[in-house]
Amino acid sequence: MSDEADPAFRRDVLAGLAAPVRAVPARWLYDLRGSELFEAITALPEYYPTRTETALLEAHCPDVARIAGTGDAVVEFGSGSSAKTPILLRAVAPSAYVPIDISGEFLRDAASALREEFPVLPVFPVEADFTRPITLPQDVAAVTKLGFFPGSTIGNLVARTAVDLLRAMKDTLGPGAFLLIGMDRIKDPEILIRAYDDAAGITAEFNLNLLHRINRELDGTIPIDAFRHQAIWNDRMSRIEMHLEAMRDVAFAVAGQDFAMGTGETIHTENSHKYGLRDARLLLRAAGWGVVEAWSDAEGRFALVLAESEAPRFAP
Ligand code: AVJ
Repeated sequence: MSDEADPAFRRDVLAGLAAPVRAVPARWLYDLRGSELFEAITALPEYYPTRTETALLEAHCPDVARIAGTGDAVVEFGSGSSAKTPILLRAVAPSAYVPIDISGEFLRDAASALREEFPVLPVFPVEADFTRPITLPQDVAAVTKLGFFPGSTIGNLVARTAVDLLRAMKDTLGPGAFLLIGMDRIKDPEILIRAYDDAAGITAEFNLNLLHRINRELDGTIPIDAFRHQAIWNDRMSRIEMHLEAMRDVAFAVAGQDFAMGTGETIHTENSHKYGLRDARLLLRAAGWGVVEAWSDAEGRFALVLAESEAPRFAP
């Protein structure tokens, strides 16, 4: 087996391919090539979320600063290497910036990218898995926190895990915290499907890259040309699903184990849940966050939601 093989990747792929409904966790889509392809997706004409959210941040970060106040510590969940972070930092003028990421490399990139534009802003990177509560650096103990979770990444999670994550964020950020989160809204399925099955085939390449990665890192013999990218709208679950569909009967091996799939069978590779504004409020409330304000674009495609940590209270 190749040296780069990650034991967790091996475990997830072998378990996922053997399951009655085949599925591989979406995070394995993002190797170096996958991350490059996702960057390319964000620039596609059909993929509205990135540009819509960026415009909402440009328009409403001053409102965020007005409501949440300035001088907080901004705590970003996930890599802050994107163009979105400076928009928030410029408006909020925080006393510190705390990027949290599981990858130390992403963190270093994010910190150095910001240093130029914000030379005097104290940056305290935290290398950690933010799905669990984290102890933030002592340096920001005394200030209120503004959590930042853009990109509608929350949509990757099913409701149960999404609530667990939002509750972990509440515990990490502490009393009086705010959370600014991007959520993609429910809309015409045609628009959604085009966003996840673009004409240039970049999303297809992004999805199929998982099979290349399995073959390369786990000694796989998957005949990749026998698979096609599929994006479907699951209305009952209110989500876009990405699958890899076998176009003929196939047999292959991964890490020494044999697998077979019949024509039309799929490997489920990603969920992207979409939320109405009421759904968004309920999801946040279930995790102890009260929505203070939500901003949307004129077409109602995307929502930028500001929530405040709720103190525990008696309820009838
Ligand atoms: C990075 C999870 C927000 O769900 O829209 C884009 C990933 N997948 N096209 C999304 C993705 C296919 C994206 N997120």
